[in-house]
Amino acid sequence: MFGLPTLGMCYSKSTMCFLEKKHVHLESLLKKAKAVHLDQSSRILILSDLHMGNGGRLDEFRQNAELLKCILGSYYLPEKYSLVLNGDIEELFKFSLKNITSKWSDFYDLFLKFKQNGFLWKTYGNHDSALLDEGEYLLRSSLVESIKLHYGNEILLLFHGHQASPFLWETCSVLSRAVIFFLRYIAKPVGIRNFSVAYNSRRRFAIEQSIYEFSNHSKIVSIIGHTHRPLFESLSKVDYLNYRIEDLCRTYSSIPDEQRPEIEHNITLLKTELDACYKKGKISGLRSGLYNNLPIPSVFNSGCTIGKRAVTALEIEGSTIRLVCWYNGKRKPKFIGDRDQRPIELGSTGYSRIVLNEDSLDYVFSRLHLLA
Ligand SMILES: [Mn+2]
Repeated sequence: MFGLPTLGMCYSKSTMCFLEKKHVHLESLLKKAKAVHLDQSSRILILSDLHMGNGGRLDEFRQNAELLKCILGSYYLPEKYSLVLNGDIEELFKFSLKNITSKWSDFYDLFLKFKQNGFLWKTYGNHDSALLDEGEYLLRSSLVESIKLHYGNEILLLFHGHQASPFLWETCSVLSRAVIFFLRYIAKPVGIRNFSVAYNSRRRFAIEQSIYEFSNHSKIVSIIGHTHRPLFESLSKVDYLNYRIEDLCRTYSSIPDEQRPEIEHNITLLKTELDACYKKGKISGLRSGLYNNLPIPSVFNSGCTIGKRAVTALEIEGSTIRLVCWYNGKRKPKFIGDRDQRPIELGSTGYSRIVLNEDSLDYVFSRLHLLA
């Protein structure tokens, strides 16, 4: 690792200097970003990390392809959403663009249809940055490195996220030919999967942490992908469950006896889910000594579409931002939270959407300005 601060650590002067240098790259992303203005009627779907392949055994996109096609064509398109594909859409480390676009040509037609609703923008990630050299690429005119959504005087910056580790990335671009060769011709035949999530959790956390410091410093919200870990208001699932439990414990003492069993039941469910998270070693959200460990809601992550059970995504609708999860309802979802997390089935498709978290952008930015 490259000496990044971890949870709760205080910063020395040299660390601060290091962070400022590190952020030069992110600052240029902010400067050069494609500008989009939001208003009350704006609807934007943000997806990342599809990792589309050739449709074969090693194509991680394959398992959720039907689900994704259905929700794009039968929900987001008719609901007038614009689309941002936030990086690593094609898995070019393992497959050729030709094989990907011929296997998944329906998806390219579908993506392009979103222009009718407003726009289609596509940022590139580390697994699909080779698209910059492809003259014939179907989504060429939508390809950018970053996008800034203007919400009144505030900015939400969308980029893939790999840019936060220039160190790692510079090394990677030198190595990438060798890496690509290894993955296409050596690893593939023996069936090594999930290279895309092979980053260890410490490295992922370092990337998130770096973007977190940059966003707080610049007083903007960053929306990323890359780490495959959904984040809402800089909080991971573990943090969120902790907050919910705390909230319910508080409610418990102030309500009539007959309502208490339900709260008790919900707390038990949340605790079980929390235990499961700890067993899987899921690290918690972003904190730093710089902000007295108060979580600042400056980083959001759409997660990915290659999860075993589901697809996660971010939605912006007017002044609301949401983290949603789509899953095949025939398989019982592992966890349904209390209160506002009721799944809604999309017609009779068998696919359901559940809102994992939702907040107003005004709250997000007030908290950012008050605390950062
Ligand atoms: Mn990536």
